[in-house]
Amino acid sequence: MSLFLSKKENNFYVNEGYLVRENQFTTNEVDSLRKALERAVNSAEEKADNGQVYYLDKKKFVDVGHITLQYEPQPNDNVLRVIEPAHSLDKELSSLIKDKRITDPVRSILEEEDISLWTDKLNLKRPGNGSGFGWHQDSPYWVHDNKNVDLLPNVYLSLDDADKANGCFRVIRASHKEGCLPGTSNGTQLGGFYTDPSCFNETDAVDIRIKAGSLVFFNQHIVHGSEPNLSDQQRRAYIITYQPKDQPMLKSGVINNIN
Ligand SMILES: O=C(O)CCC(=O)C(=O)O
Repeated sequence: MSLFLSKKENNFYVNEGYLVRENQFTTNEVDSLRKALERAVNSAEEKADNGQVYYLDKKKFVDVGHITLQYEPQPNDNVLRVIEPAHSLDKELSSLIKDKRITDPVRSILEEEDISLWTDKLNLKRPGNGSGFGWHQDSPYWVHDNKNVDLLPNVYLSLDDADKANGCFRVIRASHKEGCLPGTSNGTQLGGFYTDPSCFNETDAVDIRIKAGSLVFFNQHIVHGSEPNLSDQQRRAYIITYQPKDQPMLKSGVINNIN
């Protein structure tokens, strides 16, 4: 069975800036991936003791080599929120980035048979205290490090059922068409990375309510974010970003071609 995008799927992605493929991984696979994610978290926590700690807008970050750990805001700043990149922390995650259910649609999007990894991250969003992600685009983070910022499609793998209660992923449909938009200028250190709200219409927001094991392909320019997780359920996700072959990864500069 071909895993490439159909013409209809491709048109949807081009017009809307995202595409959902539901239930791509079985319950057993999701269970196993959750264990891999938690192993990666434990490993990151152990390494953090030797990392370099810094604060941006009072939010704690720790750099361990090329891996950046982001923590929840105080008073939960002992709880990990994001690990980027995460694939080197667990063998199952490094295999996952080559899974054809993820990479064949990316080949369709890039119209390239040969692709490489740009970056990947675990977004943990724990029950009760998992903070939200303000509306932003990924491309402004990357534009200074990658000369092909139009060629960096993302894949979001949902590791838990997600809906409004646990802060499901959200996109502003079709907002990718303008390329990099201006950030907010509120004087904070991170403010510039959030998209100026006058540049998009929040009424175009789509809540992506999906089952664990589903995939969301989304354009690097689409405005996206999510609400906090105030529920008693996990909302974990793995986001992987690709590029054409032979290009260096973000941060490490190592080339990681996907065969
Ligand atoms: O995990 C989410 O809900 C949003 C993630 C996100 O916006 C990001 O990692 O850039």
